[in-house]
Amino acid sequence: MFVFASAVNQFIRLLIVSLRRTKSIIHTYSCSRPGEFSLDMFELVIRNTEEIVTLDELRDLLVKKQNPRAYVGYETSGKIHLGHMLTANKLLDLQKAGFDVIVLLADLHAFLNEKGTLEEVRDIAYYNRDCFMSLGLDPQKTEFVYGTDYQLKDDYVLKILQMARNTTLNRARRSMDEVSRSAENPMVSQMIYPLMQAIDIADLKIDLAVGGIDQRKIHMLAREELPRLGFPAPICMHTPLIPGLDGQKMSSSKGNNISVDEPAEDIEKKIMNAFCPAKVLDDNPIMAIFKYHIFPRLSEMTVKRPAKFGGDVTYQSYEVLEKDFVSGAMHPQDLKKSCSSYLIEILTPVREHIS
Ligand code: STL
Repeated sequence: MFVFASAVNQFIRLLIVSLRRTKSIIHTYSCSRPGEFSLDMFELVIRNTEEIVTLDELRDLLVKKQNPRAYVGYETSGKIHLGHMLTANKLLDLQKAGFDVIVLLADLHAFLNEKGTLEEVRDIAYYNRDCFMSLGLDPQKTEFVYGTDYQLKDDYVLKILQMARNTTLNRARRSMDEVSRSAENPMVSQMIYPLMQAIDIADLKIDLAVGGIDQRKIHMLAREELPRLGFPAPICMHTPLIPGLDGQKMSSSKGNNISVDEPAEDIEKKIMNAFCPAKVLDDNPIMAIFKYHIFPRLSEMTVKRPAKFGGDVTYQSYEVLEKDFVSGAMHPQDLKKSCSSYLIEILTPVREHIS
């Protein structure tokens, strides 16, 4: 029996790996009834992720539950940028695959992380909501939740305190390594932050917690500690972190990012000046924008080139573009122009709505 089950598992794994290699654009969303989850749909759910903990649990969830609940929490922030948009893109995929999507505008977390007064972070949350909605989330199937609406209630606070009794200082601190502002000399508030994230997952009845890979230690803490308080362990899905426009880590102080409501001329300027060494994929923000922002939204895209440089090329998948870039058949300069015009097009609804 065990041998049979593991052979089936192995087969599904191979199928997924081969699907990942051969297909990146999914045009059909055939069905989402429990037990009838199509492979196209499964590919849509898992594409462009760095890690899923665990894939078996996710497969099980899709078979058993018709509309599972997925969430991303965002610390409310003055600018919503390409980094935030990466997890928002994943929410779009999940929504198309039948998930109910919850966006937590974590204003209280922003307050804990010294981003402003309670009033300021709440105001920013409303602005963030508008940005996320204009990225294409379905208003009927998206629930926006504000941290300060429930995280100050007695029962929430009691759960935090219960979890605090079970969690060592060391563990809470380590879970914040990747996200913390002041890793050297952390405040007590920083230790409460990951516990709140865990209790959010329980309170919002989340099946699938989505976040950047920098969230993984906090999510692992949640997986371990929630069952001790009688809540299910969430399935966790992590997206990669994409490099900033200079090829370095994204950072608001470095200005190496593009906000979703940035004027078209600024987007163009930033993209044309971005780090994009010929043939090199590592730390290449332009190729990352194609992979994580442009291709997931468009079924094909064209790089326009003068005839003397080979003429226009239309790509139906990121993989083919990547091959041409790595071989040197596609030059960074042509690529940047096309990257800029597609990104401007994708972000047009945000600019129009926000202005
Ligand atoms: C950051 C940087 C980052 C992610 C977050 C914060 C996430 C915040 C959050 C808050 C509450 C939740 C879930 C996530 O329930 O990359 O400063």
